[in-house]
Amino acid sequence: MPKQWAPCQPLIHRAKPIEMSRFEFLLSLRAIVGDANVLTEGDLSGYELDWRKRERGKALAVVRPSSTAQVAEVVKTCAQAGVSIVPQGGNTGMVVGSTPDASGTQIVLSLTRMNAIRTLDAANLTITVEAGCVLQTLQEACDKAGFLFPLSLASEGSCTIGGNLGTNAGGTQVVRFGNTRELCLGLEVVTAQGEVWSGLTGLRKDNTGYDLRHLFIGSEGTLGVITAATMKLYPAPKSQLTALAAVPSLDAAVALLGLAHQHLGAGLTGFEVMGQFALSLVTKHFPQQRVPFYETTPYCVVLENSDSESDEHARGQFERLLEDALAQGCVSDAVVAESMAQARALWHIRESIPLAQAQEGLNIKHDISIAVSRIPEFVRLADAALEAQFPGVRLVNYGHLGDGNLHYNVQAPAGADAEVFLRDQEGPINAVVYALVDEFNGSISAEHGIGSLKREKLEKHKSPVALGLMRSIKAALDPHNMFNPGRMLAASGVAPE
Ligand code: FAD
Ligand code: 2HG
Ligand code: ZN
Repeated sequence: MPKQWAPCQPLIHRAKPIEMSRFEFLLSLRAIVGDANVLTEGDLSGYELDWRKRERGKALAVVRPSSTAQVAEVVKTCAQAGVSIVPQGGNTGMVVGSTPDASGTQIVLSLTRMNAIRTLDAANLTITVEAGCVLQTLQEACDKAGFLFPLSLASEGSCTIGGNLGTNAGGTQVVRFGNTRELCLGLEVVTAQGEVWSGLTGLRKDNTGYDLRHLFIGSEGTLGVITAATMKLYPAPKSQLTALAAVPSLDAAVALLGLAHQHLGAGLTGFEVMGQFALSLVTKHFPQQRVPFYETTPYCVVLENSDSESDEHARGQFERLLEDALAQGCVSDAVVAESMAQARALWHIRESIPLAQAQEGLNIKHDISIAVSRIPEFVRLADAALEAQFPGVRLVNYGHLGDGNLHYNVQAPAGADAEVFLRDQEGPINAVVYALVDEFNGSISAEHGIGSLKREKLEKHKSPVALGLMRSIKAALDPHNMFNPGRMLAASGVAPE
């Protein structure tokens, strides 16, 4: 057994591991969280393999604390031993950020046992919840209490609020409520020193210096471990109506978005676009789902109208919007759900696209954002360039058009070996798409984050000044690069792609 082992990979400084054997280290962890919550054997693939099956890592151990105090002790033990920590929630991330690398020297710190809802303050419109609480559990608890917690993702049955904060997740309600960042009023975080920062104030106004919560939100587990959060609540709407509209082009979809803003105002809570090929994958892999219009139109849009008055009011607004849109030619056909079940079925179509893509095989994802007004032009140019340079590629285009966020994904040509396609073509395809994103002043990651999948791309597409500031923050908060090393930020000096 080596005496000195598993040092964190340095970003700026090198960790100074103390002498501790693997056996002693695991013994210390077991003393903190209990034997049953330090996993080293058996099938750990749920913790070691990312959701997209892009990379399989190897954990030194999976550690499952049940309290903030336990997290703090685990962090201190890892700091002493020079072992790095990969915080993990539901492991539904898209960019290989929540699984360990292949070295077998990192622990996975799974927060899923910390899932309590601590308090709900109805007058303050806030809820304080532990990081491992599954998003859907949180939504349901809020609903039961008569409130809306508006974060909504297709992964909500397994992603956690800690992971949502770690990635600053977006989802389908951003057009009205913003990303997870906008929904968060305070955090509790365990720092690299094993201290607990208790910032669960629930205050809506607090200008006492740097707003620390914003450093941790979207930091993808690289700065500290989020153990709890105070989140905003909204009054539950009286009515929530969903419509599906066939649109003749992306230009028409953008025109429809403008009309929807005018007609519905703050009632517009969802505006999602879906390309024809994306929808055809849903019908192929989930034939039980009925997808209206898709065979005859290049794009469909799901719209949602949330209303604080009544169903009649919401329906009237929707009808006027759709009449206007039909008259202006930006909608060719539309259907408004008559019941909750129909509304769910329409949303289910949209939410099934990533699952249908996964069924179709490994694929290339581009989670990009661009000014809404320029999206049609971007897609025209990107489609043309990819179809010319990579004959047969299948473009799976859909996403949160209301936020200017497209999932401009690429599936291997029909019949091609997807693994070989990704190995040979992912780099060149990314280069084409991201060069255009730069030209359009867009972002190479709108909502999924960077993880290890886009780390080198960040070096290339973010300004050196911004990267320098990010490295300074990382060095200040996590000087020994213990938290999620190699994720988001490459070690300084690593040559960009
Ligand atoms: P994980 O995957 O476990 O972790 C994600 C990152 O956060 C990692 O870097 C991890 O280290 C860090 N992290 C996790 N917990 C903590 C913590 N307690 N403290 C500090 N860091 C932590 N994303 C969107 O933005 N919008 C979508 O619409 C969307 N739809 C999806 C649909 C499907 C079908 C799937 C599979 C994924 C989707 N995602 C979407 C991606 C994913 O669900 C989100 O990124 C989600 O926020 C991840 O939560 P998680 O608990 O699974 O986090
Ligand atoms: C969605 O909006 C998710 O469905 C997943 O962000 C996107 O799989 C994708 O590319
Ligand atoms: Zn998305």
